[in-house]
Amino acid sequence: MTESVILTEPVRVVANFGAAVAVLSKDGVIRRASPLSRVPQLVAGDLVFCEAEKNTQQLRVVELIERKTQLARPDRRGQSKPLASNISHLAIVCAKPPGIDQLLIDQFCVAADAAGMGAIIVLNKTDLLDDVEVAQAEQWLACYRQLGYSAISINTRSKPAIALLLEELERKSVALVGASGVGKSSIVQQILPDLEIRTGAISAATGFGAHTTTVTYWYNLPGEGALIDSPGVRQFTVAHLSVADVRSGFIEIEEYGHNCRFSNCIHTVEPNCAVREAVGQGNIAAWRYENYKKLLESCAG
Ligand SMILES: Nc1nc2c(ncn2[C@@H]2O[C@H](COP(=O)(O)OP(=O)(O)O)[C@@H](O)[C@H]2O)c(=O)[nH]1
Ligand SMILES: [Mg+2]
Ligand SMILES: [Zn+2]
Repeated sequence: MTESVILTEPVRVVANFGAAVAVLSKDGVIRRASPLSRVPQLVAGDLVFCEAEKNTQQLRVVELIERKTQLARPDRRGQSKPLASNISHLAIVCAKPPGIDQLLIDQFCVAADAAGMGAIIVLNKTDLLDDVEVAQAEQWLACYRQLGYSAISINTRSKPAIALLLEELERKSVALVGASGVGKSSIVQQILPDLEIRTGAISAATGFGAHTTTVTYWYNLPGEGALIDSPGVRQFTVAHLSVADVRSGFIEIEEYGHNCRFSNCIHTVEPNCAVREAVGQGNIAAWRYENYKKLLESCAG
């Protein structure tokens, strides 16, 4: 019989390599750990309890602590497959070029809400906007702030802007999402200048090669924040939203919806609809309501 000792402190899964995972303890040590077969498929972000074999000090994951949130994606067979866990916020990045896709942004806001996460709107590449565009963008970001979202404008070549972003990420665990070309990789480079050193340390500690293009990594940030990064997460799409998700994911529509005549009002054609009234009176932004209707259509049926 091999003797083992249970470690009392939970450790963080910072990368999953299939057969084994890399875990990070509070004191900053990265180690390889093999999950027992009764432990569900682990993903970056998971908090787990491990036991160490007395002689070899090899770690085994014995228990997964319940995930607060989970980001999932359908696999080739259409089964929902977790990509990362315990993410507190989606940072929705947008920029021009390629162009600010307001519908996609609202779709991500709904997806974040449906997954129990907050959302941060990050307008990047402000250096490419003229004064009029900056003023328009600020108005639009103010709309999100009024709804309770954080919204910041940055450009990845500005040190103060990156400092502002890092401040925003304090005590949050964040995944960057958004269209291709908006600057997600550039942001990662700026907030994790030591990225290669970090993945190298994970490789050295676990014996797994650096798979930055396929593996999801959890990176601790200063101020108790974390960044969850992987191509899979960056390409996370929101095609799977339900009507219920859309109805509750537009914060202001949900709020006004309590006053509709019908409790199952979907705020499109029903009489005595408090939402349509609020749109008419300018209390709900018309563009948000248009996006709401478009998203409802795309998930109907
Ligand atoms: N002018 C400007 N260009 C940027 C900025 N951030 C990123 N880019 C450029 O935008 C392009 C796409 O960026 P990338 O990080 O690859 O976007 P991703 O597809 O979202 O990962 C690259 O050519 C970057 O150099 C910015 O703040 N200002
Ligand atoms: Mg990229
Ligand atoms: Zn209504």
